[in-house]
Amino acid sequence: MNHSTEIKLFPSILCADHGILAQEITDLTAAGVDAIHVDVMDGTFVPNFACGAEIMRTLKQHTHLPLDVHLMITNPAAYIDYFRALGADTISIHAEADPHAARTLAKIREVGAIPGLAINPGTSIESIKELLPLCGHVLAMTVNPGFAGQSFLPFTLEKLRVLGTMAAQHGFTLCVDGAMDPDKIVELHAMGVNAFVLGTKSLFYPQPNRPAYAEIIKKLRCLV
Ligand code: S6P
Ligand code: MG
Repeated sequence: MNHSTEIKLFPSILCADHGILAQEITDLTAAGVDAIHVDVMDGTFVPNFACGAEIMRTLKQHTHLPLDVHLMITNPAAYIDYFRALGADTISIHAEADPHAARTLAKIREVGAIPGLAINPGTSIESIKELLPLCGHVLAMTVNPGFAGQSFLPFTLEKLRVLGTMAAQHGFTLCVDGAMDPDKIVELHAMGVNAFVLGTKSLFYPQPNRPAYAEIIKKLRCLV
């Protein structure tokens, strides 16, 4: 497959140590990642709560990096202005959470952010294919959204292969979210995936034996 060899790496701030959040953000920025992935959860669309205005403000105070906001919330249309005002650069919504996703994607573009579509493992390409030309970013979930630290769902591979081809045609960034490890990054990059959310299996390894973020990021970039 003909695709760019460069990969984009987006650490999930959900997985950082929030007791030392400012330091974590500073270290991730110095490590040369491409953006910070922010998982927003409302306890309704997914069975968990995470990352609201306070985290967005702390991020803006401590990094110049783009903020890649993943809205795992019902009625995302009501919160586009809100997250843009907080500094979101990319805003991904779930079509499963929005009966008018095409309108919401257009709204995200209007407010000056990159429109993203997050796709649940159980959602088919057939059901969202009309939305893909409206996106600058596609966030393919390889775990069911709601929690970090889950296992990769192998049945998503076939969909990633198809999306990899479509990404080259439509020109959107294809980002994979969920249980990424170094082997998966190599495997999925060969299918046309060009961006990866980094979590517990690729960057935020348990302490105390974890190398510095900069060292891990350097090694990940050498993989492809
Ligand atoms: C999951 C969320 C993800 C996780 C990410 C990192 O609901 O959208 O962004 O934070 O998956 O964690 P892990 O451990 O799966 O790599
Ligand atoms: Mg996410």
